[in-house]
Amino acid sequence: MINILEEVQDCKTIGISGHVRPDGDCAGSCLAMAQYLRNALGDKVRIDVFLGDISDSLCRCLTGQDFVRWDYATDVASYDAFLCLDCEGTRLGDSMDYFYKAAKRINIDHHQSNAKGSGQVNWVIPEASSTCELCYRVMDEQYIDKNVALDLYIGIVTDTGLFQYSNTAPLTMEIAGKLMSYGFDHSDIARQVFFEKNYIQQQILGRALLESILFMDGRCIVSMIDRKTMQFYRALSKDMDGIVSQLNSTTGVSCAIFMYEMEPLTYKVSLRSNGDVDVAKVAERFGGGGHARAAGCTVNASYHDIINNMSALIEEQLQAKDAADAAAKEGADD
Ligand SMILES: [Mn+2]
Repeated sequence: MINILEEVQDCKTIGISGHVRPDGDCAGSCLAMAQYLRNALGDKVRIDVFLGDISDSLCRCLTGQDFVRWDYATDVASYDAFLCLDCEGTRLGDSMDYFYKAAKRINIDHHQSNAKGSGQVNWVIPEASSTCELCYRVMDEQYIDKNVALDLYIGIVTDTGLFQYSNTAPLTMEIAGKLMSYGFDHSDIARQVFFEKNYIQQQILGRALLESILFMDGRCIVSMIDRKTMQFYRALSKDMDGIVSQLNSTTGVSCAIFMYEMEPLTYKVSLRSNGDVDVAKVAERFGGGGHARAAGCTVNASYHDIINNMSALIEEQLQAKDAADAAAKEGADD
C-alpha cells in the first residue's frame, strides 16, 4: 500500500485527473482526493483537477468542483506530482501531457488492463470494487470530511451498481458503511446517481422493453431502437444507458442484446450476461470488447444480420455450458 501524504509531502503543485468521459468513480475519486489533499496540506499547495464533461446527476451531487479546470488549461509548466486516477496514463485525454511531464507520477486504479501501473508510484488492485475504494484505503481518517466521504461513496455506488455487481466484497461494504457514517443523504444519492432517469429516458426505455423479443427458449432477449424512434422521442445516445441492464433482468434470461441505430446500417450494440455467456468474447468478434458480463461494439450491418451472427455465437457458448454442466452432474452422480 502507498502512503499518499508521504508521496506528496514536499509538493507545491499537484495535478489530478482521470479517464475521458468520466463516470462517477473517476470524477468521485479525483474530487475526493483533491479535497482530502487540501484538508491535509492546507491552501499553500496548489491543487488542480482536470475532468471532461460529467453527467447532470453527477454534476448535482459531487462536491469539490471548484478544483476542476474544465477547459484543461493551466499555467503550471510541470506539476510536482500528478495523480492519474481510475485509468492508465494513456487514457487521460487532454491531461495526458501534464501527467507524463510531472516530476512524480502517481497512479491509483483498479483496471485489470493497467495491472502494472503507469506511474513511478502505483496502487493498482484489479480486485478492488472501485478507485474510490482504493483512495479511501490510502487516506488518513483525520483528513476525511463529509464531502470527501460523499464523493467516495458516489464512486463506489457507481462502479458496484449500488452494491449488486460481483466486484462488491465485504471490504467494499465495510468502507461504504464507514463513509455513510459521515452523515450525507445516502438514499438521495442512490436515487439521483443510480435510479433517476429523465422523462425522455423513461419513454425510450419503455419503448425498448415493449418491443423486446425473447428467443433461444427464453434465454436470450433483444431489443432495437431505430433512428426514427430516437428522433421521435428526441433521445440521444446517452439516453440509452441502462436499457440493456433492464432487459437482462428478465427472469430466465442469460444474455441481453440492446442496439440502437447511430446511422443507416450502423448500430451501437450493448451486451449483458448473468455469467453463463462471456459477452466480451462475443463483442470482440465484432471489433468491440469489455468484461465477461458487460461488453459492447459498433457494427456496420443490417439489424437481422447482426442478430443472426451474434445469436449463433451466444448459442454456441450456452450449448458448451449446458454440456459442461451435464458432464459435471454425471460426474457427481457416479
Ligand atoms: Mn472505476
